Amino acid sequence: MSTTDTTAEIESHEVIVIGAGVCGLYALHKMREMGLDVALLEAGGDLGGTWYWNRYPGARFDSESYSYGYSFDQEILEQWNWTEHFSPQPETLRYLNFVADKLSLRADMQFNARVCAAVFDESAVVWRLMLEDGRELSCHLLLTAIGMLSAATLPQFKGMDNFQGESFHTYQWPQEPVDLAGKKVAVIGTGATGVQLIGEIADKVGELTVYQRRPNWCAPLHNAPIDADTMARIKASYEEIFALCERTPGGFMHEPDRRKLAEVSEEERLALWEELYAAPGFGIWLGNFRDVLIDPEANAEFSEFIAQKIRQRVDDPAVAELLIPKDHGFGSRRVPMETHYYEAFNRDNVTLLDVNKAPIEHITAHGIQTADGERSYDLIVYATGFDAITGAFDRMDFTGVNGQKLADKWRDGPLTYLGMGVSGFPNLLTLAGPQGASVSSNFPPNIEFSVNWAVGLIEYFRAHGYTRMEPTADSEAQWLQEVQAGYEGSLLSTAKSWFTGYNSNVPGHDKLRYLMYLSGSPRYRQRLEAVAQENYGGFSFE
Ligand code: NA7
Repeated sequence: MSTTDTTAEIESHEVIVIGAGVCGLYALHKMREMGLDVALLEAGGDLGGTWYWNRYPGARFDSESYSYGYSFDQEILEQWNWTEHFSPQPETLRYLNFVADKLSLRADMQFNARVCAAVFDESAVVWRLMLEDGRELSCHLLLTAIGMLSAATLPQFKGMDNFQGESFHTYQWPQEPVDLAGKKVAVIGTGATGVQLIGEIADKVGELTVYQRRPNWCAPLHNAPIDADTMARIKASYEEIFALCERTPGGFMHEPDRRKLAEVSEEERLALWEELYAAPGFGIWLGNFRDVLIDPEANAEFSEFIAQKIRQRVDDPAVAELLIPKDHGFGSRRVPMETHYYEAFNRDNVTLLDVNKAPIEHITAHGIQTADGERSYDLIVYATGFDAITGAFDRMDFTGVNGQKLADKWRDGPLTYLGMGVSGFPNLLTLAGPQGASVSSNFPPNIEFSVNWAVGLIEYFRAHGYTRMEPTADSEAQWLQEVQAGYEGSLLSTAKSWFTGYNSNVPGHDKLRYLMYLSGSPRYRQRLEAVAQENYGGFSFE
């Protein structure tokens, strides 16, 4: 039930959740469970968030499906059957719809409801939301679940609008089927998205040209179907699966090997590496010897092991060298998980171009002009990534106390307390937001934790009759130090990628920004639980 703000006759709620992805759906469910008057606003035409938008061929989990599903509802766990170990996008979207239907969430969701601006009205102690369709809504508590990779970024090439064929960013892949058969296709970008897409479409298009700026260290996903018996076994072991995710640093089903490289013989080392290379999922990144992501020498040794794998799999040695990263070690950027990616470059219809040698000059009416000539295409796909983690906030125009803009406050990087709130922006909870642990881990397990924690905070707030809460500036400054400490000693902080806040297509995003809590989900949870036990110390309440 919504109320009406009598002065302006605007729709008003106790709580508004923005975003109908994995986080927003669970947040909506919990707010309803608390008996609050809540509405959810979603920019897309339906629910699903990341899994609604990313419809490009090959889009799928790199997390084991059964570790990505929600853990909170026994009936959902019992009734839902995953059909692949790493679920493809259409199945994941069906799953989220199944969950929403089971929990009857749709009634409180509004679609095609893009929030453009959110202004905190200090006298009324409400957030006023301006929507793209001209509507205004207000709420007492604002919960953002706006995604960490939801602000897609296109490159800034001249002539992009003049291209007469089809072109789009992978995030905006059309809902209707795209006919690829016999088509001349260009893909720009070789991050996790480009790698999934290229591996999937290489044998379905006429010709494929890949424009690569920097290669990534990719590893085989080894996806496989799940038969009925296996699914029954998975269902019987959900408890262990979730317990495992709870104790690993990244919330995945992969635990680091506690040994250091120097502690094992050459033979043992190779045996583990071969085993990891042949095993499904992120084990190769997260289940490796514990110094591989910390010690540059150990990392260099492992990187060379992977380089040899690439050389073995790619027929043309010059192409193989082009696919081997030279500017960063394995795992210091997000490791794209691949299916037939390297083999794609052995096909006669696939060409790899190095844009460092022949930079893209502009997009023409028929194709792409580089320093060494023009190539024509039917379709250009921009797999060029996202203004990660803070982009969705920057695009929404938040105004807090005294007219302060969140985008200004965060110009050099986000400032938050626990990744959950921002000083100067009262009654705003940034669920799964910057500097939290969800953004640096298997998303759903930490989402459930963060939303449950927010529920505790809201209960405390309401039980004490408070009307306004926000983190103190001091607690925010201390949290920044804690977040920064997580970057120390990790090779992750040495590489330029969306993990570290770089995006060549966004002005100003050319330096390290502290976007994530990197000290591990278990520590993050302990830290937040301690804050809850101390009556939410670090927040000020009125
Ligand atoms: P990423 O990982 O940011 O990759 C974007 C890719 O696009 C990357 O290869 C970039 O090269 C390339 N890129 C970006 N702009 C340009 C321009 N202007 N010219 C040439 N190449 C460009 O995004 P993804 O979508 O692949 O993955 C994001 C996450 O989504 C992923 O980690 C998963 O967690 C889900 P660069 O490396 O910057 O040289």
